[in-house]
Amino acid sequence: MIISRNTYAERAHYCLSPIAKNLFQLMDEKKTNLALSADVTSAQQLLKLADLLGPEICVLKTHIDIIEDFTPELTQQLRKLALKHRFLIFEDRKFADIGNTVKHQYEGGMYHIADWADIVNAHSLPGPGIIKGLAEVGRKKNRGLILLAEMSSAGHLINSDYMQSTLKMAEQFADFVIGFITQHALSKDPHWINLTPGVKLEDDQDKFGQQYVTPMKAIMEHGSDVIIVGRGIIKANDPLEEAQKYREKGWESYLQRCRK
Ligand code: S5P
Repeated sequence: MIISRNTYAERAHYCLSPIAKNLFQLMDEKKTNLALSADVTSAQQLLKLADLLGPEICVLKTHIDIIEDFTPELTQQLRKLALKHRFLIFEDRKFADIGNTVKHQYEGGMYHIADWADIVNAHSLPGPGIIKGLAEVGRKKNRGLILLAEMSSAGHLINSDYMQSTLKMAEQFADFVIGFITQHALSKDPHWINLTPGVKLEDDQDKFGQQYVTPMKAIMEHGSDVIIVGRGIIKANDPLEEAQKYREKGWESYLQRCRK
């Protein structure tokens, strides 16, 4: 079990990536380790959620390709909200191809992801070329990359060798890779940020095998730094009130971890 007792502010000093430093500082100053997974399908819903919940979160995670009425105006509006409320935008694109292809997917196409997303993620499966391809676009824009080290879904094919190899790959690009999507912290190195999806106030499952842990368990037992919450918040009757509950649980767990 790897659990960091250091504060986010302390860990910011160790970051080689400017965006990782920025995220740690933002969490420390805003006092939130909650990321919202804003998995909605209309531009208006996405902007409404970002504006309403922006004050509670450190990261807004998007799936831009599920938006049915996408226009570039949407991403401009999101950037304005990111500035207004001070959160980072993480496009959960899960790149998984050779370097040359992901470079185009990141930079161009319909979405021009690199122009508006502070952070993107990728599978390590294809090998280091995927990071090289993304870094060619992202480095000059001061963007950050998260590698998927472990998934939350039942029956995934990732084992501990895969996780360790993902960590080794990340170590070669520590100025660009900021951390991991993972259920468990992978390394004692303080600069890696561990972001954990599959979080709800109660342990639960969905009908597709999504597995949930509580904020307390993710942070105190599994060494997570950022809890990523989607349906737990966006399907609630009062998403703002619910986001505040997750924020409190997440922050309290982090403070307890630092005190221990
Ligand atoms: O292993 C993973 C990785 C990710 S990024 N498991 C996940 O669930 N995710 C994403 O987190 C998923 O794509 C979704 O956007 C979010 C979880 O949403 P929730 O509604 O289950 O909280």
